Amino acid sequence: MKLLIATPSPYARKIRIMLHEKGLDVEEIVDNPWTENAAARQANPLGQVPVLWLDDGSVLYDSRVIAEYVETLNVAPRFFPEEPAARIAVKQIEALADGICDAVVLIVLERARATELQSADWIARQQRKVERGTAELHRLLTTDSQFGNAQITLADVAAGATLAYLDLRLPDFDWRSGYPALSEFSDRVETRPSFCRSRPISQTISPMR
Ligand SMILES: N[C@@H](CCC(=O)N[C@@H](CS)C(=O)NCC(=O)O)C(=O)O
Repeated sequence: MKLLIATPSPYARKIRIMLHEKGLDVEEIVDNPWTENAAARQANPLGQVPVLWLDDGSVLYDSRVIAEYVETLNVAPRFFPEEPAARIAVKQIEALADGICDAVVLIVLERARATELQSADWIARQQRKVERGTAELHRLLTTDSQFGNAQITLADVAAGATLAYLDLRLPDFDWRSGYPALSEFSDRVETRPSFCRSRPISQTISPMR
């Protein structure tokens, strides 16, 4: 297997963390999906990372699909609980965390446009999603049994990747002061070797190419 990633991508980071935690040795190929020759455009009709190439030549894209596939390999630790309600709760947290990242990406893209083309209303709309989403992550962390426990799940991975992505892309959003429990959670998961080796690194975004 080979995994196509971008160094800042929180979606790719979920898969990188899962694979490392499971001890699966998969070659990572670094791409920048915002460049004209991006490998992501060849591998995925949506032009996005992550992409997982399987050994039989088939291709999987979208981090949630790839995460499901990696889990089918039956290698410990398991990232989805088997009990249906718990599994749905984990997937709900993953969707929330990914949705926050989607809004952050839209803010970054808008800010990368020429100043006169930027819409302050659009940025504010996305910012509100980020703020509401982060508040909900905090509520779940302090109430939900599927998040922030000793046994790591995909909810922890997705939330951790999202919080680090906020620090990278929206440094002015001071979520740590408002949500100290979330801040402590982020600091804790970031000490895991799988998180340390996949810390997000910025890439240039050129949305019009
Ligand atoms: N829903 C997708 C989102 C992936 C995504 O948005 N990836 C970004 C990088 S962080 C990307 O490749 N963007 C390039 C583009 O949309 O053209 C997933 O979970 O894999």
